Amino acid sequence: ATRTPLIAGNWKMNLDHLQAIAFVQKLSWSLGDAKHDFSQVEVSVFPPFTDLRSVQTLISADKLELGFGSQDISEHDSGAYTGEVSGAFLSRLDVQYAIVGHSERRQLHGETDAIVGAKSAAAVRHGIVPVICVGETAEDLEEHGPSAVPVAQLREILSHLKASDEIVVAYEPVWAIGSGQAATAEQAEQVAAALRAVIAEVLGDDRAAATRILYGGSVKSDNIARFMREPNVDGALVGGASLAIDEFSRIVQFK
Ligand code: G2H
Repeated sequence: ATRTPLIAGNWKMNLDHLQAIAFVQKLSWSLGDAKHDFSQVEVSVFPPFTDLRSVQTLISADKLELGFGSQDISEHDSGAYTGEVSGAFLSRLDVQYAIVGHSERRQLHGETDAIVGAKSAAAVRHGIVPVICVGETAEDLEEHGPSAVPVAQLREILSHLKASDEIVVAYEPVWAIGSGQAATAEQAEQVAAALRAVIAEVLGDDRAAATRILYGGSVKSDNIARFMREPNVDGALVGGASLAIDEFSRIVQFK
């Protein structure tokens, strides 16, 4: 399978809509100067909800090749869900991707695999590709070994989806997030291979072969290349390092 790598910048709760415009403009200049070929390595940013309209306007006005997505999505389409944002509204803003089940949402907002599965299905209903995050904590790793927990999470989430649904999966070991302590390339590859096997089991071989599996957790310009050499790792979900334009540009242009 030929999968186009995806480098995704998860801004988390950083950059307001004015900062977002300046950031996206500078990032696109930087990638333009570097003659970045977006058909070889896809690049997408994930700003806060309040920035999405500004980012959409800039990207469409300047015909930028940069993609963008949201950091979350409601499992519901409309109704009495105060504070939630529907996929119907997001798709109206040309949002291509929605991160679902990020470990910060699991830890701080009580998201379960059932909720993440419902959110993934909601994204697909609105033509948005869910970026499904799974990963184990340090205790899980000690107790169950490297792939058991992420595999179980993904199996439950995928039970909400069909073989025809395009998805992206992000393996983010919780112990590696924002810690400066990235997984090794071998660890990432081992889990990514196990996750691809679960996709094959639940959604079939074609979906497994087509799905991009990203690694996330303390990705930097000096470690991205080793992850990208692994056969089952098809990109990265980058947090902290996606907020510095030069550093993110170097990550995108990994060699
Ligand atoms: C994991 C990752 C991006 P960081 O959350 O989703 O963050 O790169 O800062 O570890």
